[in-house]
Amino acid sequence: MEDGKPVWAPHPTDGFQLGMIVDIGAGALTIEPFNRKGKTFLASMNQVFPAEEDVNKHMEDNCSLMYLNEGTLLNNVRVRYSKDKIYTYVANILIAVNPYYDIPKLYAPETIKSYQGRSLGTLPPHVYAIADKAYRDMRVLKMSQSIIVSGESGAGKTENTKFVLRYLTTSYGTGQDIDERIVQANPLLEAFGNAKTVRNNNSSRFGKFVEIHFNEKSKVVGGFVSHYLLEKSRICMQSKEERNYHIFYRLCAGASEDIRQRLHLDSPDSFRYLNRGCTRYFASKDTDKQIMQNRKSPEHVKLGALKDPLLDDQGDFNRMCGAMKKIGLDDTEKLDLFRVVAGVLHLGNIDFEETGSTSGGCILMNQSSQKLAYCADLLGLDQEDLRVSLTTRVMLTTAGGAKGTVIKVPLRVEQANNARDAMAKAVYSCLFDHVVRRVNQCFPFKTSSNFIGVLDIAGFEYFEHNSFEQFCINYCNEKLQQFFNERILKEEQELYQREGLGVNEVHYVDNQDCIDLVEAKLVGILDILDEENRLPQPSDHHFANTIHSQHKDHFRLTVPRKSKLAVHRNVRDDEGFIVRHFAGAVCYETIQFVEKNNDALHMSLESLVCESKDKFVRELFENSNNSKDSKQKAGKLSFISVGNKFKQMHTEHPSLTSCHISPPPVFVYGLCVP
Ligand code: AOV
Ligand code: MG
Repeated sequence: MEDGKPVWAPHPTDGFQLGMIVDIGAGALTIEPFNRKGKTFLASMNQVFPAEEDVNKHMEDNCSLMYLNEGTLLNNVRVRYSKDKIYTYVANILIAVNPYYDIPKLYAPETIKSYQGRSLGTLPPHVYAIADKAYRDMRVLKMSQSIIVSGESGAGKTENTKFVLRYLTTSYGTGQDIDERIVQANPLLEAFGNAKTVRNNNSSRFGKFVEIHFNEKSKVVGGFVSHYLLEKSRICMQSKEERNYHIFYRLCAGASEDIRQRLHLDSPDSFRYLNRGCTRYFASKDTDKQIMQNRKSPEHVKLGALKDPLLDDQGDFNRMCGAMKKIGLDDTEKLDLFRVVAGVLHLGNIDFEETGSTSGGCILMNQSSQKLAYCADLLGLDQEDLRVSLTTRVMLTTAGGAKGTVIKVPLRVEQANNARDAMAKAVYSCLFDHVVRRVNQCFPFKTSSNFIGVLDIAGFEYFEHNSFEQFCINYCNEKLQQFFNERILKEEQELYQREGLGVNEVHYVDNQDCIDLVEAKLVGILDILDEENRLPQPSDHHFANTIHSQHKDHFRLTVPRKSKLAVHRNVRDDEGFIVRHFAGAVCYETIQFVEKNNDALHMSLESLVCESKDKFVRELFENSNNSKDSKQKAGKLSFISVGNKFKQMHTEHPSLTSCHISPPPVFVYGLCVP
């Protein structure tokens, strides 16, 4: 770097600013910013990078820049974004910046046509070019290919995934039903698995790997979707300004009059599972009474009813029904889905109160009998059995020598609330499994030569309050980042070395230590949490303390009180922990971690649903992997670990194990503009 040449120097809010070196000192450079002549500042040598001669010129591939550094790369993407060129390459990797509006013609049919059969780099960067490369590689190498879409929440992963699916089916389909079905499966999956969060109005709350299968002539023959665990806590509780899964609101807004009557639907405001997100953030210690009081607070009035002005629930309902029809779901199947959704809503409205007797226990509140009747009717259960199963717990006793006597233990109000919520979560997640299974039946294939898979997970996220869900999602993103590091940085560099190319080593931060912190046997956070769940009296405080004492000086783990950020300093050490992720530090509040980690359903509730008079409901549970797992494990464990299920999924899923993807996958990186 020389005096007088433009450089990228640090900026407190923008990251970088353009300036000029006016003096080179022993340890620091004196910089004069271009837009504030005369106002110099000092910056250390390693914070300042040479800028391109013309900072308004842009390149389609970051690698073609004269100077390769963080400043020039970011500036290139920024200049392109300002001209609506949202895609930029870094060699084979595609960077996509979310434009948050429809750029004219960017995804038009003629654009699709123009990318077919064209090599990467011959046309402007595009996700279509990536899809076509995957397709051509599949043909030439006769190997299945994968496209991995990564980026933080709201970056555009799901949208780009859909563009890839649309591109491949339009370009290389057979023009039959199957092509359209692969595309139309998405509205259905999103209705049941996406929700409004603070970061994204259509946030995926599950991960998916979509495979498009091709025959020996490289034409589309079918598809297959595998899914990662759905975020279950959302079914019963949402954070401030967030919503439950779209389907609930869409059904309330769009169902025809006779369906409304049959399912006893009302406005979302009248359902406990839907009316909590618009109020303030609730700590788990808030009682229902407090929550109801808060709903009447001025804040709630200000936020208004549950209708989100940015979402068109009624229109979306009609679009979803259209998609269901296109993929071949008939009215009976549609009604089956809606019936269970409504059943969950009514279940959520059941309230309990203390019996007042010395034996403890609780009973249904008066006005809840109707809700119980609705729920039992919609799910094909016996009302009385449901009432007993929600308010008591069946236990096997060995007392008095009478081995295996069944006794009914009355539940306290709080326990009954938990049982109700556990049942709602179990029913809804089995329903979601069913939706994915059903979707897969829509594009069956007998034989397939190869497939192109697209991975779309829930992106890295941090909110004002972060809980177990963010912890699981961010852990998953950490794994994906590691996969990227290994496949792109480590393996490529090893290849250069083997082939004797004198390429300078590229340094990157290995995040194995962060992954170990989460998943290591016994001492990892997930195992510590499981251990806590197994204690006679598990507590979130004790769990947080154990983490801190187990990992006192861990580089990746910090105590919230020491955090520089005021919001984190309000979290006590025994109420949270901060993890330094690859994408930034996140403070997790451990309240409810223990509860959310437990997926077990009381045996009596599970057998109740399994023996439903309703064939559809019965089969939901019979076919669900969850329930098979739980039956086997519940005996041994008394709890089923959500965290470890997550770990297993992300460690063993074929899309994330290198052996499955022989050629390196194509990466698409999404970026959000703040
Ligand atoms: P995500 O999948 O990365 O977040 P989405 O793909 O859902 O993010 O994108 C969020 C929103 O941004 C979409 O609903 C669109 O409104 C808009 N958007 C994204 N890409 C484009 C594009 N290319 N053109 C126009 N609008 C776009 V998450 O699922 O939250 O991690 O869990
Ligand atoms: Mg998404």
